[in-house]
Amino acid sequence: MSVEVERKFVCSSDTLKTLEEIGAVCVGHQQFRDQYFDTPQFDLTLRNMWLRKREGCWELKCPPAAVNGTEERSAGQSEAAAMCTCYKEISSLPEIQLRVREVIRDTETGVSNLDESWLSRMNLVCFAEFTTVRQSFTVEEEGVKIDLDQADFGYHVGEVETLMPEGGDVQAALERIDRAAQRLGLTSDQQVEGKMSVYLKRNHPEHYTKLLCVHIL
Ligand code: V4E
Repeated sequence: MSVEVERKFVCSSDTLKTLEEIGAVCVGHQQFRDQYFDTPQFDLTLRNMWLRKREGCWELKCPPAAVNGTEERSAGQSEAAAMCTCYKEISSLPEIQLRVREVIRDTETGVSNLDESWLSRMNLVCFAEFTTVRQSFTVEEEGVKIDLDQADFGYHVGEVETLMPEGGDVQAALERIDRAAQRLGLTSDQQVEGKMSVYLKRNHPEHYTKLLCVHIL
C-alpha cells in the first residue's frame, strides 16, 4: 500500500513558465468528479478518514499507522515536514469497507462489491461533490509529480507529491518534495489550503471549524 506525501502551493500566472524552465514534463490533462462520503455526524472525517468515489472508483485516504524517520529532525527538516501532509491511499473496496466498519457499526459483515447498500447500512451520505480539471507534470530528477488543479467551485491549487511504501523513509520523500519546491521557487512557510478545506469552509462552516479545532485541517 502506498503513502502519498504532498505539499500544496498557490498557483500563479508564472507557474506554467516556471515548470517549463525547470524541465517538468507535462504527462496529461484530466477531469474527474469526486464525491466525498461521511455519516451525518461526520464520524469519518473527525478521525481524519476521507472516503471518496472518484469517477466510479472508491478510495480512502487516512493517516499511515506509523511514520518512520520522524524521531530526530533538524529545524529545517521539521519545517519541511510542517508544509506537507502524509496519507495512506486505499483503493481496494473490501479493505475500505473493513476500515470504515472499524469506525461505524454495520449490521452485516459481508462485503458488497456490486451494490451500494453498504453506504446506507453505515449511514454514509455524500457531503461534498465537485469536479476538478487537472494538469499533471513530472520532474524526473526529483521523483515527484506536480498537479495543477482547478476545482469547479472556483479554487485553483498546486500540489507537489511523491509516493513511498508504507513504513518507508518519509525523510527521503520530504527531501524530494523540498528540492522540487525550491526549484519551483516556493518560499511560503504557510501550509496552503486544499480543495476540501475551501469547500467545507463555504458549504459546511461548522464542520470546518470543528476540523480546525481538532487539527485535522
Ligand atoms: C487528505 C484530505 C482530504 C482528501 C483529499 O485529499 P487531497 O490530496 O487534498 O485531494 P486531491 O483531489 O488532490 O487528491 P489526490 O488526487 O491527490 O489523491 S480532504 C482533507 N484532507 C486532509 C488535508 C489536510 N489536513 N491538509 C491539507 C493541506 N490537505 C489535506
